[in-house]
Amino acid sequence: MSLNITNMELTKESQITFVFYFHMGNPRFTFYTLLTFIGLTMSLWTVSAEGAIREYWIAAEKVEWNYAPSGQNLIRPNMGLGVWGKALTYEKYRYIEYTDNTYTKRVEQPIWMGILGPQLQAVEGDSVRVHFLNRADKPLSIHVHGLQYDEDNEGADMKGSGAAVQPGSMFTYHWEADSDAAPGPNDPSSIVWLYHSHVDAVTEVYDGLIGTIVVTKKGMERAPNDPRPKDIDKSFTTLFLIFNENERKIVESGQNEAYESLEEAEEGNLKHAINGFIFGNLHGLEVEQHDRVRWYLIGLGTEVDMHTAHWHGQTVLNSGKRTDVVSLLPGSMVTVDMTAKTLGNWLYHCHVADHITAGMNTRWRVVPKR
Ligand SMILES: [Cu+2]
Repeated sequence: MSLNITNMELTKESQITFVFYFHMGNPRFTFYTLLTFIGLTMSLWTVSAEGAIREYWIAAEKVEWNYAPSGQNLIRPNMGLGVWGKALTYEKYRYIEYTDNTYTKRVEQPIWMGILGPQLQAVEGDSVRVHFLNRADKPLSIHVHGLQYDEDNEGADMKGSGAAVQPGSMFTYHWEADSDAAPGPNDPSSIVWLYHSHVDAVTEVYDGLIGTIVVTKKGMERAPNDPRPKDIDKSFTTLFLIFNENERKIVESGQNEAYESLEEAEEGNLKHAINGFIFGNLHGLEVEQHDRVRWYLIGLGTEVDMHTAHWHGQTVLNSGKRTDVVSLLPGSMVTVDMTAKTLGNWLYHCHVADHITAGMNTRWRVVPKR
């Protein structure tokens, strides 16, 4: 992350310009160019003072993903994992964040993020630069929702230089978190946007190439180098998506049992997951009592992906309206707030009957203030 790099870079450029004109020898010309230089510097300062540049280094990589590492149904142990437990580990892809352009040191993610790519952060007015390295075996991209970009930085639609980054290649995406990307009048102090690969978007979302970016309203950031909103204590991001693994390679391991029929295979390969985990295998959704908690909710998938995220133990405020169930359709991005009042280990699940049976559930926990 670097602040005001733009200003430094442009000032250097302007200094070169200044030296060039100084040597022209004509005093009047030099005077006017000096004025121009001052004016230019002032205007560049204004531009750069509007926002910071947030830089991220992200690689797409092939991984093996296990939807239930415990091998158990942790919500209703007696019911087991059903047909969804016959195959648990698949060859997938993920966005992995690194600390710098050496792409050697990973940025640690909290366990509740599961399969999600890094959560990027920006403040209204910031520029975002994502240095994307494709370490996988097919062309991939990053297409962001909500932020401003030109065609080269759209990361989609087979046009522009960022539409399909070849294996082994890099591309730096430039996105602007301007006021159209920032919270609106009825939004909380920050909102969530999706990003995902968009060469073959359907396949690549199911691959696992999904992440989010949070944009905080100008003035609501915690500090210049901490773009997270200052009016909340904790936030979580949860993706409700039935991963269709019917086209994908199952990784051979002790967990796999043979499907008994094509029908069973087709159902068993539909992983009704929250952040890529099923039957309570998503952990770490823990807050302290009285914490102000923000939930960023994402829906993706196809016509079976009508999800209703439901919290036990606490209600949320959704655009000024009180509820404890939030509806999500494919492509939905919703931000809701709660103050966690009641201690407990609470269910958090999709309320669609068929999805409950298939394991789209986990728990969130409220523990005493430490
Ligand atoms: Cu659902």
